[in-house]
Amino acid sequence: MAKNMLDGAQVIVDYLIRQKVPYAFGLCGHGNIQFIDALYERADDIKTISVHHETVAGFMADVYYRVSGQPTATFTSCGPGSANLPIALGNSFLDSVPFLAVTGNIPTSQFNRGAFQELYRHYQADFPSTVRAYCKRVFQPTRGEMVPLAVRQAWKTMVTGRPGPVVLDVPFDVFREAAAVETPKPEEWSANISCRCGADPEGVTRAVDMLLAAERPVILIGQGVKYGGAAADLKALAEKLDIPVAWSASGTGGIDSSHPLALGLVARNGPYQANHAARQADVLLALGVRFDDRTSSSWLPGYSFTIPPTKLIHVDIDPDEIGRNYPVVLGLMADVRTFLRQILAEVTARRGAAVNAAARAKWLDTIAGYRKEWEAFIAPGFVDDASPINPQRAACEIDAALPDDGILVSDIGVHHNWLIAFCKPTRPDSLIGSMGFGPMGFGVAGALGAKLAAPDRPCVSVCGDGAFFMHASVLGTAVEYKIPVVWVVWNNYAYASIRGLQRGYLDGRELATDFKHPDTGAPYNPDFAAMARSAGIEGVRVDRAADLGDAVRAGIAAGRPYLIDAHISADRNPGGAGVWELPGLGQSKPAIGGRYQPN
Ligand SMILES: Cc1ncc(C[n+]2csc(CCOP(=O)(O)OP(=O)(O)O)c2C)c(N)n1
Ligand SMILES: [Mg+2]
Repeated sequence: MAKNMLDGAQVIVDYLIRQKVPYAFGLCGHGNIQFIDALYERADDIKTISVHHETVAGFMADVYYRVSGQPTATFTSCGPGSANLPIALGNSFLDSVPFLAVTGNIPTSQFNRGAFQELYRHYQADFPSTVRAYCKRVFQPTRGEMVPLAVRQAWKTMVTGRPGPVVLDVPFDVFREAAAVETPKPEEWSANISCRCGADPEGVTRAVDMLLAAERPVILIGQGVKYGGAAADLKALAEKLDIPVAWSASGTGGIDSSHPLALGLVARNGPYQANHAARQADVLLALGVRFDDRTSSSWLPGYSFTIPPTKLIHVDIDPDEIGRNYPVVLGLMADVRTFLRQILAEVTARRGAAVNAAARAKWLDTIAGYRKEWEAFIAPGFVDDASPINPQRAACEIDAALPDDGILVSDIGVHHNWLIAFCKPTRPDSLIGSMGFGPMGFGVAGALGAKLAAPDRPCVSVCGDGAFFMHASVLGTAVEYKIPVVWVVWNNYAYASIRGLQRGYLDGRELATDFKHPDTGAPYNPDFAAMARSAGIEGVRVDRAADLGDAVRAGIAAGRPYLIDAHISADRNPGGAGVWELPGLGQSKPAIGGRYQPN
């Protein structure tokens, strides 16, 4: 190599350092040892975390971003190593979270020869086809000198517009080939690009007209508010125009849930006041939200929304999401924070313009009545002392045990449904979950990323017994890198969310959804607390609701990794005012209220 030249791996690592990436999460293989070697050289500037399953690396990178706003990188080998990554990529892609996945591939000189771990039957070194549907873009430089361009373009694609994970697939020899004398500078290629685009000014005027004239307005927030850093502006607008705010599961925490204007979750399992207000709204201002089936009661009118006649103003950075599922009276492509500032400025400029105070007081009063009905409906669950623990009680005990700055990362399953219905997040990152792809293991591993991003804040993973067993390798990673997270394993001896579907939609024909001992038929699981202890982690079992909060507090106070095996009932599902339809199998019934039919 010419003197002073950096090779491909060095350029990538140097670029990551220039982008202030503090961690690379990954797993070795022959396909990436040269990349790991470049990380070795720069160990003072970027820390390498070696995990025991590639998906764990992706989930850690994902949640690291959700907490810190800083993208990181993963490294995986060619063939199966990188083939373990698409689950994590898909998760981040559908939830619009960026991370750079550096995947190894076989040497270019061996392309199309069927070398060890080459995917070659359709096209040479074909990992890019594998991940096409799972990420925002794939780059595959095939010569050293292509690496600087690829890495800076990959980064820019990842963070601009609607963010998402990007794959940089690097053949074996390209890691070691001369690439450049100097690495591209972020300040020239990505750091100074703003995607804070505002809405069309005419649209802003129309939006303000509609919001001022509305008699029953509701704001619906999604993830765009949280990760777009728009929470403060949202609060300012809601207060200025006295508009109640509901959220999708991904928007949870975009407004403090104790705020008087906070309505709650719109979903099958969302509270009555949130669904019943949203479906009666005359104007719905939707911000950075994509109206998926779980937010929208499977788009069945009258449960979560009734659009039309509700007039929808839909604002999103990605125009693809506008008009996907509901017709809009006004669709605006914009960054949510910039849009909110435009609206606030326009309202201020219209001196004397005000909302219809009488109509607004009546609307908020009516909603307060719905809230009372909901509170009476859920009251029994808070005082249930049964064992195994009532899941509503479990969600509340865990939530109450977390301090205000605590971070709860949930996994996927019925526990997630309980948490999003009953936790009371105060900050955008108080309750983190996966809503797009929903892979089991997200919360098991994601909590590690959260803790690295916020070492001073308590980080608790609440995960199903199914998911924990699937990804128990995290125990080792927590020990090896001294990452003091608390796992609350929501132990219900089943893939309970799916068993619930068999019970609800298939006349209780249960198969392949619970864990049973072959001899006795009794519920079976490994002893998770003992499993934790075998890894050098404190593990306790909790059977009583009254002990759960103390166990979480003890886990947080321990300052070491900690596992709580919590035995929680699976005999009920969180009921709410919405529904969910499995086409062909039927639709669930709302647990409170009925379908709203406008006159
Ligand atoms: C990787 C993966 N496999 C399968 C599923 C389908 N799935 C969704 S929830 C669930 C059950 C999860 O069981 P557990 O972790 O015990 O959580 P619970 O529902 O019991 O709270 C399954 C199998 C999934 N989302 N991800
Ligand atoms: Mg379970």
